Amino acid sequence: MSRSRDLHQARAAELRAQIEEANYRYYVLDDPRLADAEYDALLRELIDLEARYPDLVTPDSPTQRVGAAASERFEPYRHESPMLSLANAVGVEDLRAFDERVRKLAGGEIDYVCELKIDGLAIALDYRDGFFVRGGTRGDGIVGEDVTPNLRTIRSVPLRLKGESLPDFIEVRGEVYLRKSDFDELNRDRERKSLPVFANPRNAASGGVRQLDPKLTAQRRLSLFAYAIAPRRAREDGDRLRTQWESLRYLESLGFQVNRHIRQCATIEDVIAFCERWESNRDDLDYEIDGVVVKVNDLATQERLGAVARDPRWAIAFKFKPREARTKLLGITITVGRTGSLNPNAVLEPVQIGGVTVKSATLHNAGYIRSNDIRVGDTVLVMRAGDVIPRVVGPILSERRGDPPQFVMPGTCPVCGSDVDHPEGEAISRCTNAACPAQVYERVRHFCSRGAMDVEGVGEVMALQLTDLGLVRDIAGLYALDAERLAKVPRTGQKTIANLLRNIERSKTRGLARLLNGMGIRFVGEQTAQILASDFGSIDAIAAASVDELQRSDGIGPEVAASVALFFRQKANRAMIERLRAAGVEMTAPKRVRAAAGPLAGKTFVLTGTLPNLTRESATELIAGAGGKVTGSVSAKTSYVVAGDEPGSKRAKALKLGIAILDEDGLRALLR
Ligand code: 1X8
Repeated sequence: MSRSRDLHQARAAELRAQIEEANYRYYVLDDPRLADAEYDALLRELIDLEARYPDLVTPDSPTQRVGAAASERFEPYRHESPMLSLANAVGVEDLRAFDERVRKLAGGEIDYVCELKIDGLAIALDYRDGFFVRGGTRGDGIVGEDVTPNLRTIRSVPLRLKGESLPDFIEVRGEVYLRKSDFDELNRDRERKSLPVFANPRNAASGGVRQLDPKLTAQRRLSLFAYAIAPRRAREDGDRLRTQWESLRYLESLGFQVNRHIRQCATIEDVIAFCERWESNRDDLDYEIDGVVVKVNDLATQERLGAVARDPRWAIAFKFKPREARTKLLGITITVGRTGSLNPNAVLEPVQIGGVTVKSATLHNAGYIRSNDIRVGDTVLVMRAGDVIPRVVGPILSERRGDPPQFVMPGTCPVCGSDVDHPEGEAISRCTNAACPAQVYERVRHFCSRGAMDVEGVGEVMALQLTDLGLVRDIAGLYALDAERLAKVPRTGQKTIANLLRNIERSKTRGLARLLNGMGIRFVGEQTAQILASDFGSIDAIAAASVDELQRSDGIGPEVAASVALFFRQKANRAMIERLRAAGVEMTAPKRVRAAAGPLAGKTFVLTGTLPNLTRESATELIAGAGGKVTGSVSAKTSYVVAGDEPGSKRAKALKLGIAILDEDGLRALLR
């Protein structure tokens, strides 16, 4: 008896610690690491345990405040009519079954409306005589939290509705979310302040709405998409609105932001096509979506179909394949990047994410591991989005056992053994040996990559062989290769050798911009290389320029200028450039139009969003080719902002500064 009592007591203590930790993360740090369901499970287990063994209850047990948990800090918000949840369709078969059920119950053909399912926080907004009076979270669907002052800070929440003959009461529902661009900015800021970063925009948005101080909510830059009007017991707009489609149009006319990616579908096959298209294209948007909501268009039919329990029979959520999963962090390995950065990688217990087995993921850098308190042995949340390298989001602290040691970066390079430099206050550690084979390999690979000198045939494997065998010790070494040396590479025949030599020869005329990009100067990527090449015209002019002179170029800030100057001051780099010159590598800007001539001479452009036909790279090349410049951020010096689909904050900034905004056609007109 006493032994089992001890066990129960220990378990109760453990649960309390986990729940309090979760509360602290949620309410104080605003950085929840537990899904609601996980939190609920812990709480339920504790409640059960204490119910069975009442003498285990302690006055400070989190169970002593159950019931008040959600609304302790906020007043209750009672919904006009229940805010329903949605049944999930996990595949197209579920959609077909939904359609059959609907058509059987409603009789006849059905029109659907498809809307993107925004990954944010559901809220409701009350308007009386056109004025925003009150708003709340979804809560359990009947009662949520009254967060009116916080919702007032959201720019896309109209404080006053537009239009004539407004209803005397309307409850509008929608999703509060954070744009990915605003989320990235928020996390960069938190990283600078050594605060733990948010796992995803949803957590940041959800925490933002629940701030006690509305000033803090305002800082999160939240947005709202409105998508529904709560049905009223006695419908005032009853004779005006007949369909969901009309409701969306009506919301728009009232001044709400309604998502543009909506479609009316006459058949379930059209619905499926819409769902599949957005599952593949979700990364093109500047906000996270996790599915598509499919609704019966006709409101009278919706009412007739009704709901079972909390799920309406007239709507369903098509859920995209998940991109997050939890698994165990088995270890941390280090690779050395081309700038000598020591990059920590997670070794994971293999886990399926969106149909792919993930065994490793990036941990970014030592600072990221430290500020997110990630430790070997932890159960971690891993995210894999599109083609991006999977990343470890953070530990699930409730599953941590004991106190595993914190990760420490090695003091010497794992590849060459040289000293590692950990600059005070910086997140990244670097190997100090420029000739470190790991760095040489990464530099060669980057130099030969498509955006740089485009040497076909030198990919990962060939670059590794060339550097491992010592045939290439820096990028200039590529041009000293001949048939005899290449013959030392295993399984390389005459034909491969001839092709390689021809491709290396061809790369000599790629021009200054690609050469600069290929050299792997810190902070110099495609765009900056393009600017430097067209402003200075030759590598010698760049090498001779002072930090001040470099900074006179638009889009070259102090950090970039300092890095470029530092690079060209190094004797070893200058010697390498001479060897490239001797090999006949072109070191001047290609004979396209120089910055002084061309229709766009002297004009500075910023690209944002997705253009219908041009990629970012081809738009940059077109603009540079006409004498214009492309920079990364909008300032008073910007001449035009070219905005595509889902433009984000740059377009807003251009509007604020009164800078001309073009679409793709507008850009093409200028180029003519
Ligand atoms: C949730 C969501 C809905 C919509 C968009 N995003 C969501 N997260 C929409 O209807 N456009 S509807 C909904 C719900 O009913 N639970």
